[in-house]
Amino acid sequence: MTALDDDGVGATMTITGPTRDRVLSALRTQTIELPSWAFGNSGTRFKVFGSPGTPRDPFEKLSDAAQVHRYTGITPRVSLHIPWDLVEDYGKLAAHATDLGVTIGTINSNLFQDDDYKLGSLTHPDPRVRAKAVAHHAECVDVMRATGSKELKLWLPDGTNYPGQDDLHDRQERLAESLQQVYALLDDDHRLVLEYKFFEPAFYATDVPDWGTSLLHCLALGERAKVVLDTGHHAPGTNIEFIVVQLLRAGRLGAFDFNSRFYADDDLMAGAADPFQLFRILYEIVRAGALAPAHGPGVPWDPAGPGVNFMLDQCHNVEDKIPGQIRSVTNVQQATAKALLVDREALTTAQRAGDVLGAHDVFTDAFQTDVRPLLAELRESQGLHPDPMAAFKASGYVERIAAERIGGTQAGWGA
Ligand code: LRH
Ligand code: MN
Ligand code: MN
Repeated sequence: MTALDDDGVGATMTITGPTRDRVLSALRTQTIELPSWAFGNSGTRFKVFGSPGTPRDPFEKLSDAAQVHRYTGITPRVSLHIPWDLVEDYGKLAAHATDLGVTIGTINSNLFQDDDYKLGSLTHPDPRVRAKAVAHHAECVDVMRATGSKELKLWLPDGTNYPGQDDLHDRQERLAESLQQVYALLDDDHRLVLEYKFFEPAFYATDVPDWGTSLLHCLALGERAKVVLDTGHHAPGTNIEFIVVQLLRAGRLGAFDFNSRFYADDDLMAGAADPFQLFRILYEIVRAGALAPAHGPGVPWDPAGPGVNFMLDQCHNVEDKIPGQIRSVTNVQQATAKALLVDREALTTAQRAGDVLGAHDVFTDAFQTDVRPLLAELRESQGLHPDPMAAFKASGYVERIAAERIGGTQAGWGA
């Protein structure tokens, strides 16, 4: 499959025959879930720049998300954030999604925008505040029932800023107890996914700072509790693909929140900062046979099963939002295609022979292959335009919403 230069460095990789068929058929099964909040205006704490045509309500966020699915064909679900996506009738919202050809995906709770949560939510020293945080999840589970969502995602802002501020041990005990109460609210076909983040908004000690802490809590909860890996939630230099390997081995990788970071939790477009890292992550997914979708037509939903939900968690502060999502999706798709192209047999042979550079070459040859023609071919075979970005731009949708919608909302931060 790989042609080598005289110096042994891979020159070209031709994608033909059984390899081509295998890669195309794996790509056909891939789905990526979009965040509703990516479609609203967002910014930094310094400034939120508005953009024409920003959605005024969750219904319009879904309409925009459906455009991404229309042109990429692989984003059939949209995550909601409660209460950012508060509506009176969730059945109506779910029906609107169905009309648009998408469904409601994960329900995200929000434990970070209430004055009561200044010192924590599920870990708060005051049992009244903890009970309030648990009760918020009962509302979220109601939304899940009304929309058909199967996953409840928790991210906690909880932590302390100063040594001695609160008892680290007790906070873990309170967290375990609160999580058990939330877990008990779920139906049998629901699962809970617990996200970690190493710092922010707390700066001294975060209560769920890393995958190990999240995993320990999930293991204590039960088999329908899994870890969420947000790619932006790690210290610089962290080997994220190693974490992916460990969580897959434990059968506890529930979901990704894909995005890019340069400095902290930047929420930039997936694959923009470090496409090689995205490729390495997806290689481990492919290597473990974990690309098969957790959700989808003909895919039996198993809340305790190994299925991973591939989601985006992004904000588009300066770039256009729908194109920003399309670009992120195609970046993930390209990284996946490259991961599928790794010649596993040649890689294993080189690895077992101790051929360090040979193995590295096999790996990087796949990364350096231009998979865009293959993805264009895939889309055409599915009745889609080969270039989703160009097709979306030509559709006139942006001009239409800019004319129709006035007074769009921020990406949930107060919406
Ligand atoms: C926290 C986080 C989490 C939230 C989202 C808006 O930083 O990644 O997933 O729900 O951002
Ligand atoms: Mn996230
Ligand atoms: Mn984040």
